[in-house]
Amino acid sequence: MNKDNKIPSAENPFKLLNLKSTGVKKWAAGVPAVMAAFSDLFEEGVPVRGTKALFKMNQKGGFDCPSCAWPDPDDDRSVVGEYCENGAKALAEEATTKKVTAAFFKENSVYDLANLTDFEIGRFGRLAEPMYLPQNGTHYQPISWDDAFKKIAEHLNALDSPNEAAFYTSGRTSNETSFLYQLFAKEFGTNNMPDCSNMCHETSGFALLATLGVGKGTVKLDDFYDTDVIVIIGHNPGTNAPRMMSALEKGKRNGAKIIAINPVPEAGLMGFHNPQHLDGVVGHGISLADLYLPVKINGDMALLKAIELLLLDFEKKSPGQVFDLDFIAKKTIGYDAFIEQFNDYNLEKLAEESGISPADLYQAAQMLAFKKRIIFCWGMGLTQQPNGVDMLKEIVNLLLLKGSIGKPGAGVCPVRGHSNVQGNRTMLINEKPTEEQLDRLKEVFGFEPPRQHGYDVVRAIKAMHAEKVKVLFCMGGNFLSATPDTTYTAEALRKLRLSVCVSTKLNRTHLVHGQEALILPTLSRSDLDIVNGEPQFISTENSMGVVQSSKGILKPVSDQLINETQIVCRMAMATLGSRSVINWQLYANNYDAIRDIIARCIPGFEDYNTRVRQSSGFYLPNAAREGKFITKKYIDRAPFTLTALPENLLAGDEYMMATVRTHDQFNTTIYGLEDRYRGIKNERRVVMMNQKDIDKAGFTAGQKVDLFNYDDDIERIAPLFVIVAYPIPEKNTMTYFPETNVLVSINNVVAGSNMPASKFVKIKIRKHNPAIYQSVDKMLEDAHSVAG
Ligand SMILES: Nc1nc2c(c(=O)[nH]1)N[C@H]1C(S)=C(S)[C@@H](COP(=O)(O)OP(=O)(O)OC[C@H]3O[C@@H](n4cnc5c(=O)[nH]c(N)nc54)[C@H](O)[C@@H]3O)O[C@H]1N2
Ligand SMILES: Nc1nc2c(c(=O)[nH]1)N[C@H]1C(S)=C(S)[C@@H](COP(=O)(O)OP(=O)(O)OC[C@H]3O[C@@H](n4cnc5c(=O)[nH]c(N)nc54)[C@H](O)[C@@H]3O)O[C@H]1N2
Ligand SMILES: [Mo]
Repeated sequence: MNKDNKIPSAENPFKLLNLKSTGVKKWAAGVPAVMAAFSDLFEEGVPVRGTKALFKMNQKGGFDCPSCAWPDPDDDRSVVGEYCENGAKALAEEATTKKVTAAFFKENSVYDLANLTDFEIGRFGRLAEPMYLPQNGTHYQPISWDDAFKKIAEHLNALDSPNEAAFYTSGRTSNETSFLYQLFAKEFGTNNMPDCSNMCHETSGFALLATLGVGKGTVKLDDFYDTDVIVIIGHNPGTNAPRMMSALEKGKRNGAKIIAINPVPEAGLMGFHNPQHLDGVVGHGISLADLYLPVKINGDMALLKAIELLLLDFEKKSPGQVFDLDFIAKKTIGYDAFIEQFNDYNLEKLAEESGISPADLYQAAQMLAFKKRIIFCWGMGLTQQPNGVDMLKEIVNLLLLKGSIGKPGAGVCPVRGHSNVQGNRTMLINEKPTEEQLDRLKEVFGFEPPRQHGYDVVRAIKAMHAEKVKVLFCMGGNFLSATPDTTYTAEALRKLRLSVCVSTKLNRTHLVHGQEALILPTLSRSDLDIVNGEPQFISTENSMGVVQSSKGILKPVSDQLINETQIVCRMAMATLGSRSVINWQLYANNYDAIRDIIARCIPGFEDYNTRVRQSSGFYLPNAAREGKFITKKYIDRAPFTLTALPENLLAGDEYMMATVRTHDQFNTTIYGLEDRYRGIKNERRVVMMNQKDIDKAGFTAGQKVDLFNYDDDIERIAPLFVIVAYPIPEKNTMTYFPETNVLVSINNVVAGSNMPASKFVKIKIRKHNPAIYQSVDKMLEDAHSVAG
């Protein structure tokens, strides 16, 4: 709250634009994508700067695309550039020469900025200088870097315990920064390191570590080119990993079949016009899914069990031809108990629960039955489900039956989100570090790291709300808009003594802040990073465990930007002073020195500095990929897991809602207002519904409605949405995040991984009532009065 008693809005304004709905597309990319990519650069006014950078993106010796974590081909890279439309948009977003300076903040109060949409907030350009918001302040004001670090140090050192601070990371942070950042948090004395993985692929790591002994995917890009079947479940590659489309295309041309499992027929699952091939731009492209299964939201467990049941049936008829009995005997444990459970299941019931007909389930099972090389790819459609961990373990069960892990052309492929989210984890950004990892740090650096596990995202929010965490430091990201239960989370943030965001662009977390707040601007992936007169490179790890260098080329928009490693080192020196046993000064100016120390602390990084300079980088060791499954419980055996079938009961007037991304956003950064492949234009406040549900409820497409959630007996309201008729299973709905995060209870989490279950939100939909704003005000008031 500022001194006028006005509270900056934690949400996008409740206003509608002018929806145009043109119907679902059947293929992704092609000419419109190329046009869109370049038009974004022009819109940002940076055609020459941007195009030059575009050609360096994902090239050897160039920089890693800041958008997604899909790997680059090991050898032949496209001469046109290894980028996609959405990578180009991410670049346009960074490469803009527009700046947000002290003068801008002087003119615009925090309150006024918060009344803009996320799309508008993002248009102002790159953050150009460090800014400070004093207690009760209405406007951010400039602060020197030294004073900013002094402020942080004062606050951190005034805490009763280091565990009253939390250090968040979003997935763009380089390996070098990540390592130093976690090292600082540990030397300061806490494992409170919530990160975006806690909302993204924590579920994958959790399930895979327990079953395969490696919390990451097991396939390489080459595996896609020579495989029998690729299953894509709960993922939208056309929008969220467009370069994956080229791999699917190549696999398909080499004879692979594709099964797509998704409540909605996403264009990128159906067909692909490759914009980087001439025939993709002007020709016919290629159809992708050989079988599309429109599963109900969270019907995937029933679907997987149905396929397993059918495979078991086939195996009984052709013993030894469907299951890999040799692999099962040598490499797994728990087969008999696993098979026994199928006595309790029947196909009709599973078909009904999944929403897929027995005939289609039969076809899916047949496509898998006599094939040995199967790849399963997945995204947030599974990881953000309450039983996501179990569903991923069920995928592992299926692959174990087929002996389809740890051999070429087969395995698991969780498609990571942020471009270095996997690297952050490898660099020990984790609220639950292992004893071995901590022992190693102790041995190398000579301080005693904290052993007590820290807070993940959901626990950190609750701890802030309970005033157990008083300082939040964010290395990138947009904490407020990425997290669930917006009203509750905003309250939690407002109770902080200090919130600090290291950012490239303005976002809502800067506007919904602690009693004092700092914005620290930094270089982005495409920016030239000069240290001691020399251009530097950083390194990242992609979705397939390849570590590569990345060197920006664009002149930074302001000479006040410093890189993230310097931010960490200067914060560490200001905070720890002579308490520290680490030579932060050395690391502040020397990436090679950081990599040398990483090489000593983290297995797989031996000789880091030499190998990272190889043009294609290097693969990290991955025992599961080699067919060795070393879990906590078993030596070289992967366990079959017994999982439960969820009971998904909805009341008569309830619907299930999944929150997803549009084609024109990168998480909370909104590039534009067109969800092109879904044919939804110029509106984000939409709720996609089945026409039959629309009719049954007496609504019409285009009608204004309000959305409600009642978890924990609290009324959560998202006012003013428009209905779009959409091919989605009955009783299922889809909306865009972050607009509907307000409906996701902080307690609606994935069992085991504790991630918000943002694809499984029970809602009610009512005709829009203009008086609803009074209820919204009341909802906010209640929250504030609870906050005290
Ligand atoms: N352009 C762009 N690229 C991105 C991002 C971005 O925002 N924009 N974000 C990045 C990040 S951090 C991530 S994690 C990834 C996310 O990439 P995705 O995992 O593709 O993310 P979502 O858009 O959340 O969509 C998930 C898909 O799951 C489906 N789905 C929903 N519920 C269910 C279900 O119950 N079962 C099944 N089988 N499917 C379901 C939805 O229809 C949707 O197609 O993308 C990364 N890349
Ligand atoms: N309801 C719902 N909620 C979700 C999801 C969902 O599907 N549904 N998805 C979840 C997922 S998968 C994820 S990964 C999270 C994402 O959560 P976050 O990672 O926290 O969010 P982003 O939107 O990626 O962060 C954008 C901000 O990062 C900053 N930034 C960009 N590049 C850099 C950089 O190079 N350095 C620094 N320091 N800052 C930079 C910019 O200031 C920008 O405003 O959201 C989660 N939230
Ligand atoms: Mo993500």
